Amino acid sequence: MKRALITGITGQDGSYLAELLLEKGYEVHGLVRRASTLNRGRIDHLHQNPQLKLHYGDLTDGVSLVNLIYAIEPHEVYNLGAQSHVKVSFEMPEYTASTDASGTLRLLEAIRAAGIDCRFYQASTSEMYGRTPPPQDESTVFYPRSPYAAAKLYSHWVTVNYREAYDLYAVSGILFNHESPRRGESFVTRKITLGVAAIKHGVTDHLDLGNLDAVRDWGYAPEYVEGMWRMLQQDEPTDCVLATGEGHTVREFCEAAFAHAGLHWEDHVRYDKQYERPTEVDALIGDASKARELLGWEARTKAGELARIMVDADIEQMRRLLDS
Ligand code: NDP
Ligand code: GDR
Repeated sequence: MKRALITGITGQDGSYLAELLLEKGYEVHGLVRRASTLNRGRIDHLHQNPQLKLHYGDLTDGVSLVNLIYAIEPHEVYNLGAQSHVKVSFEMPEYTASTDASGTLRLLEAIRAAGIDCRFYQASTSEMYGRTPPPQDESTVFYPRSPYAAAKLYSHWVTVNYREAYDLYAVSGILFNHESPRRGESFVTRKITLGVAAIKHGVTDHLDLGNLDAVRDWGYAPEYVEGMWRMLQQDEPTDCVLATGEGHTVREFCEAAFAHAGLHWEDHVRYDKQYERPTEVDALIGDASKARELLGWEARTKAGELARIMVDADIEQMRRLLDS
């Protein structure tokens, strides 16, 4: 039986990846952070599965990573753990670097020191392209625009370096934005769909947002974790972009989400400067041709359908909450 270790298992992607690997018959080990309240809402439904094993640890704690790699001897490691909020990275730059940059190095060193045959997936990001205009693919020049993106760029290159220096099967998936009903509440798509649900149920009548002109390539998270897995099943390790190839502004996402609930976004959305970033990434639109050819992977769900899926889920969830 194959053993996988997932850092970030309690996050959006980690929860979908855990489901996928359990379905495929893996023994799945997850790194979880100790918190004063349980933070496992996204994987609660997997709790009874005996093939799922959770361990306390932290990407900022190298000893915990070394101990886990030695104890588990995983065949595959998916490094999804991160301080993943771009705006927050301007407020917590050093912590972001420790988790999102040095954390990757700690994990790679633990794997190298253990001398095990283990494949490594790094959660790289379209944010690394930053100021370089679209379309972006594997050969596009990087120009990070936040402490988050700069930290992720370090991890991207150190993953390449460990592949070349130590012959490790280590790859980066350069993933464009991907969303779902499990998306964190402070990312813009989820903030919008939660806002739509709250307005629809009469809980509030407005939603405060920042820059509506930013263009993003939004896909559906469950499809992207399948791509991660495929990247670790190839004969040769290589980095791949996963994206839909479609770009939409935040304004267009708003329009689609509000319209699906029979609302007009302009009646409810207000501008709030506090959501602007010191340096913005204006436009990200990915070219995933390599993933299509090599992995047979293609994004099926595009932004319009994604907005509908997320609005329906949030309206239903809020209805149940209000009824209870
Ligand atoms: P989430 O923010 O939903 O999840 C992040 C996960 O990382 C959580 O499980 C969190 O734990 C964990 N984590 C945070 N800090 C640490 C730490 N110091 N040590 C160990 N674990 C930690 O992110 P997503 O699921 O959306 O993204 C997964 C990965 O992919 C991230 O690395 C992100 O940067 C990257 N990425 C995401 C994209 C997207 O559009 N979603 C696109 C491209 C890359 P806790 O629950 O305790 O907070
Ligand atoms: P992003 O996602 O920065 O692309 O990073 P986010 O949803 O936070 O922002 C997307 C765009 O929307 C604009 N925006 C707002 N953003 C937030 N969060 N809140 C607002 O109120 C708001 N108003 C406008 C932003 O300025 C931005 O232009 C995500 C994360 O998942 C990263 O971890 C990942 O690497 C990248 O996607 C790819």
